[in-house]
Amino acid sequence: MTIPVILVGGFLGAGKTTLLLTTAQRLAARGLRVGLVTNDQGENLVDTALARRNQLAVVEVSGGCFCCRYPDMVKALMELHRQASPDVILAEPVGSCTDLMATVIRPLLHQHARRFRLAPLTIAVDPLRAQDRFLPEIDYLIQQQVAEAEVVVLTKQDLPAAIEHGKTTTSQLMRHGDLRIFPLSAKTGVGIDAWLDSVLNTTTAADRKLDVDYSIYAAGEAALGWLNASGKVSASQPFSATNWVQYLLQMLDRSLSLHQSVIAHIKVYASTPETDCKASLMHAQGPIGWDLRPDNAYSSELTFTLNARVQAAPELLASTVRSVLHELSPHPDFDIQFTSFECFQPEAPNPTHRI
Ligand SMILES: Nc1nc2c(ncn2[C@@H]2O[C@H](COP(=O)(O)OP(=O)(O)O)[C@@H](O)[C@H]2O)c(=O)[nH]1
Ligand SMILES: [Mg+2]
Repeated sequence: MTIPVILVGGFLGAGKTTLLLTTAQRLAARGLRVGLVTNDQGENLVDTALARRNQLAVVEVSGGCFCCRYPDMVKALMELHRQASPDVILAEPVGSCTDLMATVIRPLLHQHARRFRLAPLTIAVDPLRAQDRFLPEIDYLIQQQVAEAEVVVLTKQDLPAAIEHGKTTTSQLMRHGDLRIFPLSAKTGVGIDAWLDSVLNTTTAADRKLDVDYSIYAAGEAALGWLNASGKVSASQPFSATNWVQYLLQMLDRSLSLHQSVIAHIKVYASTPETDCKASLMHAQGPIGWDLRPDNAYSSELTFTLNARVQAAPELLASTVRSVLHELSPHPDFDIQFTSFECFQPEAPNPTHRI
């Protein structure tokens, strides 16, 4: 029996993980077993931590996008199949990746059509993203992502500003011709079943042919500083983990805007012995998006994972994050120990297959 695979791409912070986790719950409520493949340029991923917390069978492809790590992605699909025998597989390519039809979907169809049935390619679009002033090469990457979509989900349609901007985005998208558009909110659940039923019951035409200029695409990826850090914070007194996460995001926002660094997505996952918090920032001075916000998260220690993707040189991003963390949790009342800290710019994409 072939397993449906639903691939949801789209730029950083568009709402892919939130949508896929809500979708997984919907599918589980229909009595279906679900597996998720996450993906990133680095390791120690907030998305994977969140998915595992939701008791979802999840396999991570790290160290590069699905197209450059195609054999790892196939291995991940097989591993999920073996471990969890899912009825449906959801997969989230890293938000800086495009040309998925040529590098992931068509190769999978050629090689594994008997095992996997690929749904139409869905691209998540956050209508509020249009306000951000990225470099032209990053905008190019975002345009390519949308150009190969067979289905677009217009995300965050519970936020009045996203609903308002969604109207303009929809009329722009309609110019792409053969495209199905689903406005939805992963927070309220509105619109999810309509999209899910549509992609679950159809198959990709796999016929989009993008003429991607890989030198501009590579420049767009390289313009993003990519930071993954994790560690432990201990204090002499109990402190609020939710406040710590909130101040961390606000202080990073302030410091990065002083350097004209445009935020693509910063996410933090923090765990105390009792509970977990998770929040994201997608835009300068933007509201914090809370995914886990417990009321009573006081503890004298927490562990954290921080993933930041920002239009900034890696050295600047790394020094900003280090100084904000030390300012937020100063000696001698606090102690920070990093268990990992990496900051880099993604390498030029070099897909395993391109057909
Ligand atoms: N209000 C609202 N926020 C959302 C929705 N979907 C995602 N978000 C927030 O947007 C942020 C980024 O979402 P995420 O799913 O991590 O984006 P990804 O990078 O595309 O996977 C998170 O903090 C979410 O809480 C939505 O439907 N409504
Ligand atoms: Mg994600």
